[in-house]
Amino acid sequence: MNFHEKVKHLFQAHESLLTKQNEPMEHSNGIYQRYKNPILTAAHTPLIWRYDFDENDNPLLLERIGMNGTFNSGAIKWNGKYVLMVRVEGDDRKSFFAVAESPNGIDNFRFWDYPVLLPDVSDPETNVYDMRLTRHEDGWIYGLFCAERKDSNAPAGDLSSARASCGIVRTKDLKFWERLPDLLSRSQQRNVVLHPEFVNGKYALYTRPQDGFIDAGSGGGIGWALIDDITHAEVKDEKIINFRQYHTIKEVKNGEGPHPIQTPQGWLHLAHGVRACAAGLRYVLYLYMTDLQDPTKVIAEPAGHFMAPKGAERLGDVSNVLFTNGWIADDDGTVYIYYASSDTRMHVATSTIEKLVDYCLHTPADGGRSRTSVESIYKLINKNIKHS
Ligand code: M1P
Repeated sequence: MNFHEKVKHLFQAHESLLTKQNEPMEHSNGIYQRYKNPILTAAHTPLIWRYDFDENDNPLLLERIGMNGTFNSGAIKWNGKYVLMVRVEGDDRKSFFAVAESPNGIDNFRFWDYPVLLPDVSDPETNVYDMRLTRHEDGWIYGLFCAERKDSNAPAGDLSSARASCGIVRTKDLKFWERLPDLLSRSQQRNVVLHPEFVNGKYALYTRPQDGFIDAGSGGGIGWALIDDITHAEVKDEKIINFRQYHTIKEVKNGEGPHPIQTPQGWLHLAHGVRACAAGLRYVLYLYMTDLQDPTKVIAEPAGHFMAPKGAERLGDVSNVLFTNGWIADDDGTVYIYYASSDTRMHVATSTIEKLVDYCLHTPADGGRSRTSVESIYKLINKNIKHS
């Protein structure tokens, strides 16, 4: 094959990957529907990001810039399209953001030509990831993300210690991004999410205070903080609204996913929970609901995980991880849940607001003991036996 034939072949193979139809998996628990194919992988990233197509400069047609993964994506419905703000990780371990859009939310996702070139703040970070998008009632679309810097207090030779803080950008068109100062907070922060409405006239954040870069430490779970001025955001008072708990799926850590969806029965939240086991950390997704008038008051929380890594999802760069920071609720009540598996690739699962609320309100809560779990099963059996 000559150079031009090789180029043609590359683009044909890429196009057939991008346009591959997705299909629902056969089995569903009734609550949500998984799909057979990941919706975005490293191979979906544009060829023009990776190859130099000038034959003089790249006669061997080698990939010049490698992409390692596409995961943890924010989501928003934009101009009738299902738009993801994808965390793309290059082979160089640096993550960056890039927009990909789909006409139907389940396949045909295509990246825009250029990834996002974030404006800098005075203390430039090393790495950025996991952007949550919020269309706020103030008229802006905000992107809150983790900005990671090397820990300047780390002892000599320690090249791993880092600090996590919350970066903030906003836009009106998903193209021009205004960078605001990072969130000021006493503790390190990751998984910070902007609530879509003002609360008591203030911006409201879901936070995740953590003592270390990895360890939540004394950080008790998902927090809540009201912010006076989003252009100089500072966490002054923070209270935990969704606690980590012993012997649950969120014993070690938890974190808000995307911003909650407003439903007639309450705010519907999607989050991740982490526990430790011999294989390392296990990340799963869970749901909870809070009161419409008081979003800090939990009104329902089913026991255990809503989704956990399954089959091929279990394996990747950081195995045994499901993570989410994006979902889209359509006007007809369909919910597109965008989740990543094992810090490697993106997937979609579909459900409806009606089903997710029903799941939250009617799944037994965690009683905290094996015995209480069996009691829940007994209750169900007795009900079924009576009725059959
Ligand atoms: O590797 C799993 C996840 O770890 C972190 O999540 P958390 O802050 O809850 O520990 C993040 O780095 C996330 O990006 C990653 O997917």
